Amino acid sequence: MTELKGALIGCGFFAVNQMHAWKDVDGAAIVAICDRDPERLKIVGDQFGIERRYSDAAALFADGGFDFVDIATTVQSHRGLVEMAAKHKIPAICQKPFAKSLGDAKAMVETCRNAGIPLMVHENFRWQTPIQAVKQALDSGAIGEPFWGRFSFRSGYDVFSGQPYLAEGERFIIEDLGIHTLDIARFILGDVTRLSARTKRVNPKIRGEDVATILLDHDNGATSIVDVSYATKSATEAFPETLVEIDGSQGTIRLSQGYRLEIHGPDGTTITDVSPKLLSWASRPWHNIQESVLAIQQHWTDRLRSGGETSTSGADNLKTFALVEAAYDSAATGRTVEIGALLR
Ligand code: NAD
Ligand code: 89V
Repeated sequence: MTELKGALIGCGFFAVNQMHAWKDVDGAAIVAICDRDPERLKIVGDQFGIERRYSDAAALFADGGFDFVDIATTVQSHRGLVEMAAKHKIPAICQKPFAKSLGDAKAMVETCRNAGIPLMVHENFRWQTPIQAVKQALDSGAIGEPFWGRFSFRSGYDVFSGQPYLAEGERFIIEDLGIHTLDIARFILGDVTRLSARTKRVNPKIRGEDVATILLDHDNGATSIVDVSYATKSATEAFPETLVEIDGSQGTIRLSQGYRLEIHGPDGTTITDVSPKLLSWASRPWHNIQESVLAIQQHWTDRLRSGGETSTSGADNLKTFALVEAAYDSAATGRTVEIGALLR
């Protein structure tokens, strides 16, 4: 089979992981890159040996010669770039957060549907090895029917040095990190009917909230808590691990710090090390995230070839994005927010 050719737009902090992962993906390779910042274009072009370089996305699309585009810019440009891809009938991957608003995200899904092109959101956290292991354990029936869960990301890690824009936005942790945790909650326990949320800003040097606690009702009747914090100074820093607790009718699943998975059911208790692989280009503690980047990009490549819908398609991600919008609404008003109304 011939290799799929990709173009990547946005050669910033995180795109370097995506470029490394594309080198490891079977069946696809990046043939062109674009960044409006000439310095980033040169750094990434030289590091990965990409000759075709563009400072303007319109010029990149006009020249063509690729089968898909990987949009790795920050959120402000996502809608415009996805619409450009749709205009040129080029399948697109778009980084999270998908869009600036749920309205924009819905319009992007609609535009790609009308253009007949696949659209995937690079929502990689559900692709992490430990999260996949939790899902597999639950689906195996080891703990019976789940009725309660907790998805927890509590850290004091300095994310602002790599991503300084995170300190500047009116919104921070739910939009940037909680979006992953909410997606994991959906992935494990299914879609959400309603939620309520409370937020706080502890770090006085940033604009947005850095702590959030969200209570979710799932369609299957389970209740869960998503709690996220960048203000948590622990004895052992957990970044970037999502810890998971699931209670079921027959037992419990506990994913605890250090990638330790404990499954307790009628047949006894098993404890497994579900640590992610340390890929050749990865570095601790980011290796968990880095491995999931390779997994999601391989998934995209496989689905583009086979024609099936991706796990985190644009349409799927609307249901995660709606939880973000609902959480901010609930935190501002104190009300419980119905998710169905947001998705209509
Ligand atoms: P960044 O600011 O370091 O990089 C963005 C790059 O895009 C910059 O080099 C900028 O010049 C370029 N750019 C912006 N608009 C452009 C346009 N219209 N045309 C061409 N180039 C343009 O940002 P980052 O930290 O790499 O984050 C990028 C995205 O990745 C964000 O949406 C962020 O939320 C997401 N992210 C995801 C993960 C994850 O695990 N999925 C981790 C980190 C960041
Ligand atoms: O996903 C993100 O955009 C990152 C990080 C994983 C550090 O939260 O900000």
